[in-house]
Amino acid sequence: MIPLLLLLFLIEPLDTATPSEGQLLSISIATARTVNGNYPPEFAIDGDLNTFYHTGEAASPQWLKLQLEDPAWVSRVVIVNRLENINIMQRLLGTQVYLYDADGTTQIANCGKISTIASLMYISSQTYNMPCDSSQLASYVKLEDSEMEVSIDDQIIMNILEVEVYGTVPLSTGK
Ligand SMILES: [Ca+2]
Repeated sequence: MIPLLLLLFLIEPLDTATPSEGQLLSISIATARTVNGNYPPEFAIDGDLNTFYHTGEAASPQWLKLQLEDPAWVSRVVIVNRLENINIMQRLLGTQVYLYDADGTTQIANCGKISTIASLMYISSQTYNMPCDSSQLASYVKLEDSEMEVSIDDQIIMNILEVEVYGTVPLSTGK
């Protein structure tokens, strides 16, 4: 027997994307553990490829947390890296992508880790496509750099040019 929620998912009319791809979701707020004042977390969700979020100086883990406007089944997270010299581009190495439920603390899915800049996850030279298998509704997306491979004096720097989250909002809460 097909669960009701899955059935709703399957019969949702196709728009520009397939149900498995989902649609671009609205992000209401971005927060981070540390911030370089000139490059706030909002710069990762402003739709502008000329601006980026930059961590402050701290040891691992650095993280950027995005709150979805509506809880959703998240199908993928797209991360756009700075197109810069290799040392700066490698700051994205080790970045993990997780989904959290409405309380913001319960992890419900792991969308993988950026483990190489020469990966099949590539769409272009600076865009990473992280597929998520979210069987539960997610309210938060968290990017966390928990690896020491890009550390400088035990400090982790994370730069995020832009993040896009794709998925499906349940019909009952959709707008
Ligand atoms: Ca931006």
